[in-house]
Amino acid sequence: MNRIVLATRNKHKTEEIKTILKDLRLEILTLNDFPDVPVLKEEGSTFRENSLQKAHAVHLYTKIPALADDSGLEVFFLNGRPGVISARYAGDGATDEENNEKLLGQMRGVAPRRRGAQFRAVLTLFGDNGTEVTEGICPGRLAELPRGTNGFGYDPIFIPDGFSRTYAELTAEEKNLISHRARALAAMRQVLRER
Ligand code: ITT
Repeated sequence: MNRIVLATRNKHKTEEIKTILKDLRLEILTLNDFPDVPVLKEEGSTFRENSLQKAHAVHLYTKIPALADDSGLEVFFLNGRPGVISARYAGDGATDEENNEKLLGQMRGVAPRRRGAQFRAVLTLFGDNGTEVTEGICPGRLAELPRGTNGFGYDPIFIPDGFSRTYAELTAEEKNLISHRARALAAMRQVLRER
């Protein structure tokens, strides 16, 4: 069976990606299978750059096709922030709660119609047969207060279009049908099939 390795240390991303791709005849390894892969600094200024860097580094090390996910939340009122620094918006090592609190603090008093935001995921598959990049966006808006306990990251404060619940109030199945990651994976699935 063909194999790929997920170039991520984020357990939630890993779980979502594995679930979404579970029907493919594909063995999906993780960095747990390669404990010595060095931790990468993410220094790019775009999701694309970071995604490529992660996939490239992990492929060089493991010699098998590597799939990276660089993702984040873009808030229009904040000119696209937190964007590429979503994971460390409230500082290096910040918790999800601290990031959410900082963001909601900046949005306090901002009217509902100006609370538009979108999640973006850029996936890169890097292997000997070349590099493929796919992207997925999920449009929505920011909640006033965190709600729900499912998922991770900014899930409790993001309401996807077409729903009144936050990502964290959706079941994993519901999120995996509409999320930015699911949309980027729908495009990548075709590439994985063809390979
Ligand atoms: P890897 O680089 O090891 O993959 P990471 O968590 O550092 O893990 P990123 O640099 O891509 O990954 O940062 C993504 C951040 O964006 C993540 O930590 C969350 O804060 C946020 N994020 C991305 N996808 C999300 C989702 O589906 N739900 C909630 N927050 C998400």
